[in-house]
Amino acid sequence: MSTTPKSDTIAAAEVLVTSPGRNFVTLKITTTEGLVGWGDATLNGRELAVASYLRDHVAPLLIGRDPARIEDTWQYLYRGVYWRRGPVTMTSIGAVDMALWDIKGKTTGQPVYQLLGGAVRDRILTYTHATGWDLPQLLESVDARREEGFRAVRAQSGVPGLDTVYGVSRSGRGYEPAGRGAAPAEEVWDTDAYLRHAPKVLTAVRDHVGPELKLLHDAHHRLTPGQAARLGRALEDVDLFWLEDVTPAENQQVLRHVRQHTTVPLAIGEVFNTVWECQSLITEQLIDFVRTCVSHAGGISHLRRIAALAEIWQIRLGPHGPSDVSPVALAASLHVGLATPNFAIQEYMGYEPLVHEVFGHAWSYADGHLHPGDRPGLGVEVDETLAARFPYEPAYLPVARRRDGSMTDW
Ligand code: CS2
Ligand code: MG
Repeated sequence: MSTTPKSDTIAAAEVLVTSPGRNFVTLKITTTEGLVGWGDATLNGRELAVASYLRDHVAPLLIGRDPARIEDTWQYLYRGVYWRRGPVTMTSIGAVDMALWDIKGKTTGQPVYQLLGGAVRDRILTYTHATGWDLPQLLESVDARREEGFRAVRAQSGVPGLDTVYGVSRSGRGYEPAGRGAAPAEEVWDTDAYLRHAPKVLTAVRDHVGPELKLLHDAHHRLTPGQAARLGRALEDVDLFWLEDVTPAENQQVLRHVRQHTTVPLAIGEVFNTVWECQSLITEQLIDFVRTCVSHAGGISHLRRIAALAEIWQIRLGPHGPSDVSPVALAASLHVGLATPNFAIQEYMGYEPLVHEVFGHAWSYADGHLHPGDRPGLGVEVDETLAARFPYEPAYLPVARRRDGSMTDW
């Protein structure tokens, strides 16, 4: 039975596009009782497509619906569209789902994690990024993260002979993959150079930090199955917590080959949008961690489904949490994390101070861990006046070419 007063219906669904240093798309659902729910609809480099999908095709359908019917609304938007799945659709559904959970929390006076069954842990382990163009810079960055209390760190370094490398800023400033401008930046990529260098760097990082620190590394979809198997083998002694996105995400059966050659834990899924893309990776146990994100994979309701399937196969969640996942989605992910047994770790790349001001939040970081806080709902409040001061600015993720000029995966 619904806990929302019968009279309460969705009165408005508005889309905010703001760029406090980087672009974010946010959905605001308001009910006739005056409750407000927030959802993150940011899809890096394709922001306006989701904004239009929500404004033009979803918002009109929400008006007059019962906000308490979260699952029914999810099914309606998913099954009712015929052209289902895909990042734009699933990010839109995810934003609606988050906003409705936020409203249900405010209606009942409970933080969302309580509505999901309550806490199964006291706090959520998190990892952040360390980045250095060369080894001394990387070690310095790893040490700085450890001083901030992190017990899990992703290490990415430059590669000799390349000018740009995913995850690394040459200037030594924070890394932000999306570049402002009307077209994507073009990078030159050489997998052989990376494969010669990465094992040496990661071995040196492990030697520097000792056995305790959890070390992670992201290959960002760039290897063939054979290369991935070789890299996995070369990294066995580094004792990685996970090696991420070794091969392009569409190519799932190739992971059988990788698995036959290495026991390095594999994490995949930040670009997946539904449980169906995770299905064979989970049921064939081709991965150890699912990386699906609450905003890009249909919201809290759907992330819980993915977690439930993964749990049966002893596979754990380690959701995506880069700068393009807004503090609203991070809040949603943390509510799931606190209430979900097989949630292992949350990525937390962090935000510029202005982003924390626009998206005020109850979640907090302390001592290598995150907690969603105990405010009703998701515990986020968007400062709309401040947000309006930073209109959308065109920005794209880079594209990559091999040395011969042909396109490859970024
Ligand atoms: C990533 C992201 O955090 C990660 O693991 O792979 O940096 C990713 O490149 C961006 O989210 C793309 O929008
Ligand atoms: Mg990644």
